Amino acid sequence: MTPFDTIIAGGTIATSSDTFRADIGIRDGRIAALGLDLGDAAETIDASGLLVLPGGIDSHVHISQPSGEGVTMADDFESATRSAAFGGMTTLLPFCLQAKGQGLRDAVSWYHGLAEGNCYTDVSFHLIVTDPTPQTLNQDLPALVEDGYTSLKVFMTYEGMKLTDREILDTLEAAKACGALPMVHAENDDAIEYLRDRAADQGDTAPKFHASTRPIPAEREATHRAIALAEIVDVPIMIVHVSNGDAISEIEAGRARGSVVHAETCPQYLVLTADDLDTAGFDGAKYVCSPPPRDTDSQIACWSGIERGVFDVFSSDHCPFRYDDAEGKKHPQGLRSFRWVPNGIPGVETSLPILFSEGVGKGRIDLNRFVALSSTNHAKMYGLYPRKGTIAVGSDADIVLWDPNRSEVLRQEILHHGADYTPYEGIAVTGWPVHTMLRGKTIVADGELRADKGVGAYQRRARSGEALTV
Ligand code: DUC
Ligand code: ZN
Ligand code: ZN
Repeated sequence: MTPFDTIIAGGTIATSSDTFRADIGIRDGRIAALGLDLGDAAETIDASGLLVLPGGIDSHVHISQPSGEGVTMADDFESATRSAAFGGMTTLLPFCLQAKGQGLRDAVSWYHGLAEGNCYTDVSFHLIVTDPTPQTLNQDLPALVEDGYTSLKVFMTYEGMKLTDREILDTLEAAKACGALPMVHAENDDAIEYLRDRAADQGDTAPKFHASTRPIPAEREATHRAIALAEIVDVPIMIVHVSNGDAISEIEAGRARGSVVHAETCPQYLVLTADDLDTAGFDGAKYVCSPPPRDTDSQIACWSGIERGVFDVFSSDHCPFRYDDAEGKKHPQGLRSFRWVPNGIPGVETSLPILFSEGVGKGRIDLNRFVALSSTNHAKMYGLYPRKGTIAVGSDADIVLWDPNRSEVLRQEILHHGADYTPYEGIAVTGWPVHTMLRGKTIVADGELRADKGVGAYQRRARSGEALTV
């Protein structure tokens, strides 16, 4: 037997089900052995005192996504995946947006061009369907699903992106036919438009009105409707970025009726509130995202949902725009009214430290549930398991070493994204990713980047829940 390329020695391994002491032998980018006294390796990494976890998977990020006239996202594939690697992530699933009138294939080719050769983590794309023509639904989508693009998102809000209920039904039916997992952005667009018009009548233009014009009932109603539409078609769905207890109740009611409803929440719904948008001046724009952060009762409800297993996955919804930038939050139109402020916040690097510190550190979830929410369930949900999402013989050696005792204060100056601020500035966390490995290669260690861009590769996926051979 040839010696290992690398042995990770002396750490405590945790998967979504078990916590145990073992060393890891890595050969050719994969985990080749788990055990003690594994013998020789070209390199040994001392993990004593550290947790050894599967690399984080963030299945909800936006990178270089076209965002409207004069608006530019703060991260391209290089900066987003670099930031992710520092945050303990090894795989990202960004969204590939179909523009109206654009073929899905064209959108996918363009997006591959942006990612190719530029990534520090592995990546795989969800589709966003905005133009559900017969060509899109009956020709392009099935072919792309065959090629490993096995999930798609539909929007119930946003001019130029939202689908009618009939279009959603047709898209769900097409997804069912080819085995794609539909993800839904659930907010009632007419309700939001109505409230925005009332706000405009009253001259309410400050960022805080972003939150009050996208209230909980607008999300609750759309969540209910999305689940009902999926029931009518009889297809599983994923409700993304769930922000409050009413939406959680709709998800639980759907499940109680026997529907397969998956759910995701995000850090902004655990540690931010609408009060963060209500600051003097324009600062509140730093927190403009949709659905907006809510209130402390909603935070408690989302934690309860995490603790009770309502949520399958925890994602960042990283959607970064620079603050002090005319192509970002301070777009000239955005300065005039909240309704034009680019919608989204950065978070791919801070998401796991927040969940670890607030979740594991404060006794809300155990380490195994942390692994499930931050890695394993993403891999299972989106067709990457068991190649990704676990520590097992045969799996990719995507591994992150965590120092459970290291304390940090989240602040812009320690982060690596392309944004010029973090909405999580000043939050103290305990627990920090100190070493990130992708397919056996160290990407980040001791606070430094250790690999060249291009080390990350595109990952073709199986259908949701289908096992991939490792
Ligand atoms: N939806 C997302 O998923 N991300 C950012 C903005 C949005 O509306
Ligand atoms: Zn969304
Ligand atoms: Zn998003």
